[in-house]
Amino acid sequence: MNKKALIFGISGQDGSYLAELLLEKGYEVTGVTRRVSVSTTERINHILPQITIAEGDITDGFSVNKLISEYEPDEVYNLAAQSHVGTSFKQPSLTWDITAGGVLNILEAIRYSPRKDDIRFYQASSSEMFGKNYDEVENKKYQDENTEFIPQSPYAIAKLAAHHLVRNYREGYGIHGSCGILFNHESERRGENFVTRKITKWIGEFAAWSEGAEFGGAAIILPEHMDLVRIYGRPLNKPEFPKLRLGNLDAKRDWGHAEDYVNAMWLMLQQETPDDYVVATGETYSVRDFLDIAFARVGIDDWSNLVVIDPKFYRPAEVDHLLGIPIKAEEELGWKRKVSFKDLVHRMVDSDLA
Ligand code: NDP
Ligand code: GDR
Repeated sequence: MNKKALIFGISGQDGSYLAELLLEKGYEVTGVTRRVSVSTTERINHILPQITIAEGDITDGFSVNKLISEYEPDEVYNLAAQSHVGTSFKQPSLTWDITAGGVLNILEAIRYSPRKDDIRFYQASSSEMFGKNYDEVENKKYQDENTEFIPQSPYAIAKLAAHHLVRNYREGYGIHGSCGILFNHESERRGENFVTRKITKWIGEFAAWSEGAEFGGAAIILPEHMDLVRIYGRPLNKPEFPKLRLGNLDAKRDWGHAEDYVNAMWLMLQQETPDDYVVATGETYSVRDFLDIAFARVGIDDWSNLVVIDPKFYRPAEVDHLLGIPIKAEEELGWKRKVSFKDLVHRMVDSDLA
């Protein structure tokens, strides 16, 4: 009989890749989406005939209970979260309710399920939980499963609460719950307000707008025939494309491709004993490095005139340096990432150009 998986957060970046992976493996996949005023299934429309969509919200304990008893999953993946760090400073209470409280609802539903011992649970923990735990002076610039957590945002604190809840329910009630401490992973499907996609989407739009233009360094020389009506739907007074507005360009992240990372999630739930694993590439790059490679892809070597630093995008507290060591995942799960940083950036730029 096919295994059954229940995915909270199926409409998100990771949810879509995980659903594809599980379908390939022959799973019956049910994905939970919440009611919103517009459709959120853009990332999963292509697989909709093969999956079941159920309505629910992880902040609603009753709906979570009902979903777990009705669909009788073998594996439950919780990818649902208010996942934007910047937004968590603006909506801390909502972030707490979804990103921490929602996980408690799922754990309680599993704990009281008559099928408790037949269910394996994956929780999407985050490298943001490490926060400011790096130390240039001590040269301690990496994070692994033994690194202390010093979270720097309401999002990271909510994720850390959820992380400890999973450990607590594992040890206290014997729940088969594993946490993947995943470092940043991006893709062609990445949400448009995360920095990587914000950059590649801007480049895609800029390239379309300046089609035929010559790039004199970073100065844009518009072609005579530039049709602003076609681009904006209305004539504009000044033929200028809005510059790319960003915050802190010096933050360093360990960036991988989401396709590789959902495989690690699945591998964790195939282990007899539940555990927590760091999933990362072991390389770190700054936002500036990302800009260099992304702009170079469209032939622009000097992007300084195209990018504006806007304090609006600075965070009250920043995470400056993330670099994960995935040795445990590689040795115990046999996990290995396939997509390099450069290929990731190229794939995202190419997709937005297309
Ligand atoms: P996304 O923001 O793309 O997706 C989040 C998903 O959660 C969406 O499907 C969203 O639904 C859903 N969701 C939000 N609130 C609720 C709610 N109250 N009830 C039910 N569903 C809800 O995130 P990613 O796919 O990038 O990340 C997946 C998970 O992994 C998240 O938990 C994230 O915090 C975590 N993570 C991500 C990393 C990354 O680099 N991508 C790294 C480490 C951890 P809707 O479409 O309706 O908004
Ligand atoms: P992050 O991703 O906070 O690491 O969380 P994000 O892409 O939002 O920021 C990465 C770094 O870029 C800096 N930055 C900007 N960020 C955004 N969003 N917009 C900007 O304009 C901008 N300019 C500079 C940020 O300050 C930051 O340093 C992601 C999410 O997917 C989380 O859910 C996940 O847990 C972590 O990755 C691991």
